[in-house]
Amino acid sequence: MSKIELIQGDITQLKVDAIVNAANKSLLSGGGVDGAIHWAAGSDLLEECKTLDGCETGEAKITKGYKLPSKYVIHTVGPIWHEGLKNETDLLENCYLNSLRLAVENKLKTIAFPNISTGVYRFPKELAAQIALRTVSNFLKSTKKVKKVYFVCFDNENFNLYNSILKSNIQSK
Ligand code: AR6
Repeated sequence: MSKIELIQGDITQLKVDAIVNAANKSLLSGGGVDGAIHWAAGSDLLEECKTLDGCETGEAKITKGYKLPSKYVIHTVGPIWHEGLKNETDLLENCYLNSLRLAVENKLKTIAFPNISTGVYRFPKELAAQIALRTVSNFLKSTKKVKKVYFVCFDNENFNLYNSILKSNIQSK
């Protein structure tokens, strides 16, 4: 069975070891998926985030999940798209890698990602999907410790893009 699964919906509903948050550098909540996660987790999440001293772009930090069905939240900060001139592709790859490394360090086996940077931060969706799928599948080949990674797409465009990339990868094997 594949270790990667595609889901369309709201990441805050998932009962996994950790959901990943597409946060900003302050880690003090915002809109989009970040706002939804803080709303569903309750104010204790913000209190813990205040102790973390922010997070650099491409890095990741972990908190408890509080009222969420998931045990933990891994907060990562995606790059803001600047026409590809600011190392955005490497930074987005780092978001996925550093989140997965944190999951391994914390012995977490199931992890769910949103489509980091593809909302307010305007990263082109197709390129972001290619980076996300390539980085995660390469990581999963290098370790048996993570058992399942869910990509949770909220909008139809991302869901269709992930679906077609996953299908074409299977066909080319
Ligand atoms: N579940 C899953 N995905 C979601 C949900 C949800 N409940 N809600 C939105 N998305 P964005 P960014 C998708 O803008 O581009 C925040 O204000 C959405 O469709 O949330 O990384 C932070 O504080 C999109 O595909 O994050 C930062 O300031 C994806 O999540 C900034 O936005 C990411 O969109 C980060 O921008």
